[in-house]
Amino acid sequence: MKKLISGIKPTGQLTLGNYIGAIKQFVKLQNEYESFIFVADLHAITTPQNKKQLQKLIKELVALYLACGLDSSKNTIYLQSENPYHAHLSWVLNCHTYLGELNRMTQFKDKAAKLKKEGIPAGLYTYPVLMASDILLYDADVVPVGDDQKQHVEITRRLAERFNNKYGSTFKIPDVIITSTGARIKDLQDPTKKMDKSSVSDKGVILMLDPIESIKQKIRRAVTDNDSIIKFDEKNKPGISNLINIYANLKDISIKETEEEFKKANYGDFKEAVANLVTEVLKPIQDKYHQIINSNIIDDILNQGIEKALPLAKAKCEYVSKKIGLGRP
Ligand code: AQP
Repeated sequence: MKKLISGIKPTGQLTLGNYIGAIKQFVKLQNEYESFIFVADLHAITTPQNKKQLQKLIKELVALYLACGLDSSKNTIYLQSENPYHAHLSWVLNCHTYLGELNRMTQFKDKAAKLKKEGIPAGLYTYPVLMASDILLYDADVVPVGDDQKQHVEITRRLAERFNNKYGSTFKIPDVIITSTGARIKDLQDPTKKMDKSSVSDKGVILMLDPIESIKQKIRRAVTDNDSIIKFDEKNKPGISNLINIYANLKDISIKETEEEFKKANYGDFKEAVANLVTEVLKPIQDKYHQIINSNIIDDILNQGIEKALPLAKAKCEYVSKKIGLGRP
């Protein structure tokens, strides 16, 4: 069976963007791949985090994975920091990465711009190398992510190819999987910007655990345009295009089919339909989440996950070390 790997950072409450771009894909693909889904807490600390809050978010993220339908018998769900081999391989790959490559990473530029006053951690700069290690450590065939992570999977492929060329075949070259609709869900108040879990204001961000009525309000207040046609046109109608994307993705239909369904509707009717669909999807997830969050299952799942992930990662790192000449002769 082919392998899949992906993770999410516990840096805030998960958004509808995280669900559509990442978790929904994990759930859909879990029957086709042997899946490794981790909580990316080492990635989380590339930007300043509060210790108590981080602990809370780690637990919430596992509960949400399960509430969304990740089956622990089909997925190895684990905490990244409990597996020291991610950081080990990351160091090795750092020594094979060029500064010029990291300078081109757009996510680094965006995040660094927000941290100018506090200082920019080196870990933020080398984040893509840690991500490459997460992937290459398990010989993953595919990496399902949102559009914003595409560049990081590309550098992963480049690093794997470079390493293989230098030391002989060592790493599998992974493919990215990006959903056709909803690859980048936008902020409802500023539809030129990604819907982000660490946005300063959550007015345009649908949090997966938001109260149902608040989700509906946010969608009703979504910024649109002065036109009245429900047509996908990201350049001229970014707000409506974002809502079309959300609707099409959650209903598993195409953009064309969505336009057809609403060709006689006005913006108010369309927003109401989007609001109803989003809440229909999120309500059962929220109910399940509340059953899981206070149970012991979270620890059990993480224990089971790390037990499976650790030996695989160890074996791969030992293999890599041998290839380079690290360790005792
Ligand atoms: N708006 C989005 N649309 C589609 N996919 C998205 N993803 C995130 N936002 C959207 C995908 O979710 C996965 C996990 O993301 P992440 O934890 O690496 O980070 P983030 O949620 O994108 O948050 P940011 O912007 O990096 O801010 P912080 O660090 O503060 O939380 C990824 O597959 C991502 O593509």
